[in-house]
Amino acid sequence: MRRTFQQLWISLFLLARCVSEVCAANVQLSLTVRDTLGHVVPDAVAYLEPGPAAKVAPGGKSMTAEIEQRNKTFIPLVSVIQTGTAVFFPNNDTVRHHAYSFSPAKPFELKLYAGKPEAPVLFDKPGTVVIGCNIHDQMLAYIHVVDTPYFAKSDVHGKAIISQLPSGKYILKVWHYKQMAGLANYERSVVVDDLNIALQVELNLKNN
Ligand SMILES: [Cu+2]
Repeated sequence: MRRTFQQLWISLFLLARCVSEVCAANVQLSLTVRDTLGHVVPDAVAYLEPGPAAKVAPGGKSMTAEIEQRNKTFIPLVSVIQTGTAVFFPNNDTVRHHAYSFSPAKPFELKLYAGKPEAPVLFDKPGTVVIGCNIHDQMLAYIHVVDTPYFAKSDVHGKAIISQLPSGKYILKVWHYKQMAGLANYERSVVVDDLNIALQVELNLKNN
């Protein structure tokens, strides 16, 4: 009997806390991303920007990320991170690399190095950052920096899932590094209440 009362009080306490702060409902948005030919598209970045009325729950996402260098390749090719994230660039090759970017969102340079650089690179502005290596021209990576904790990247099946969404109005944006220049970026409004949402997204991409 006593135990039941205890459980009741704990439930009430959790409920009150959920209402007074922001209740991160377990609602998820799942996307399937395809190109205009109907092929599934991996490495698409999807993110939800909260509307003016929506509250952003305190982040539970890690504010660090890693892009390693292995076999003269940046891994992963595409990253999506929240503004303010620090990215480590460990070199796991036996040759040295020289990672750099000229992108306005974060110009930087990690001069010729082996192993793990002492400090990560802080990405403090939203935008797309294209990264190359001064020594190996074929090495390429993209970081899409977004001003929201609600983001995901599509997998090999073109699936991207953004979970733990509080209810509210959002703008869904989808970005891909092969997007045709001059075309408007994909965006649409999404209303989150208490049901999971599934959407199909079509992107107009370059073939190569
Ligand atoms: Cu290199």
